[in-house]
Amino acid sequence: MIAVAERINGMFKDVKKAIQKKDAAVIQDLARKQTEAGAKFLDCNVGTAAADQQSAMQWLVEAIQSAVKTPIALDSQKIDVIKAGLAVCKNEVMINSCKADEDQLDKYMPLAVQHNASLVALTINAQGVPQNIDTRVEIAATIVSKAMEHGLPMDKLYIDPIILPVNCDQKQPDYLLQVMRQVKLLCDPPPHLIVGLSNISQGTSQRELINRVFLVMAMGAGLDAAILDVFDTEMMDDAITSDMLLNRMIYSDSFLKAARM
Ligand code: THG
Repeated sequence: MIAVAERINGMFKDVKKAIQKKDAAVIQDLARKQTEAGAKFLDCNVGTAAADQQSAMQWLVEAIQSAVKTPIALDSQKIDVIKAGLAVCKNEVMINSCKADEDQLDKYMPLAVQHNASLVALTINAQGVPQNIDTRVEIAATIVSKAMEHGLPMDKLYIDPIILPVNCDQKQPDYLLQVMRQVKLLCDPPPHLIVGLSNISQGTSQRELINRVFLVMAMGAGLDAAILDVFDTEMMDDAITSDMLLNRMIYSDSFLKAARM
């Protein structure tokens, strides 16, 4: 599983404060610790901490890069904030995210190709987040055909079917599993699938348990990446064990230790 670490996000109070005070040490510490915990990308989202999101994004990226070489996932809904981040990123990078309207895809896909970046595309269009299975799969098919048109290879494309909190609509987690299985059949090789895992448990009383169980179920349905809490060591071990059981890594008696390195 490709772990995208969620913690460098202005949604969290310590990060918000660090952005406002330009306290790079807080960000560097999170960048190092999340990398040690197994992050393959560090999600980087300025949230609502700053009036000037473009310069805040550049400051965050530079703070991270002064500590680690781990690839960054630039997380913003605004293309100008993404572009500001891309301008200072030195290493491999992921663009997180774009919506699936054709005019949006026609802007983000060439940008991803130009920067050799991975692109997260949400199954959202002008009508909003579809609540059913078929519309999500149809939107995923549009994303895939647009990627082919723009020359974005499938191993750089991450489709996000969008998790909603389970306590809002209990049908959604099962719908998402069905969407994931169908998206993996759209083409060969298929695109990656990603979710913002912690969203599923927002407002619930059993956050870690719900996150962990859904992660394992989703990996069984084809999920290959997740934005998640890499400090949840039990969940990271669940992800490694799922990779082993899905034959994505070789079994040995020390498989956990081998994968944690
Ligand atoms: N898809 C994509 N990108 C995303 C998301 C997604 N980026 C943002 C988000 N969703 C993923 N990241 C988080 C980070 C934190 C939480 C949820 C998702 C979270 N935070 C605590 C909460 O809301 O209760 C905040 C706790 C605190 O303030 O200390 O759950 O879906 N592509």
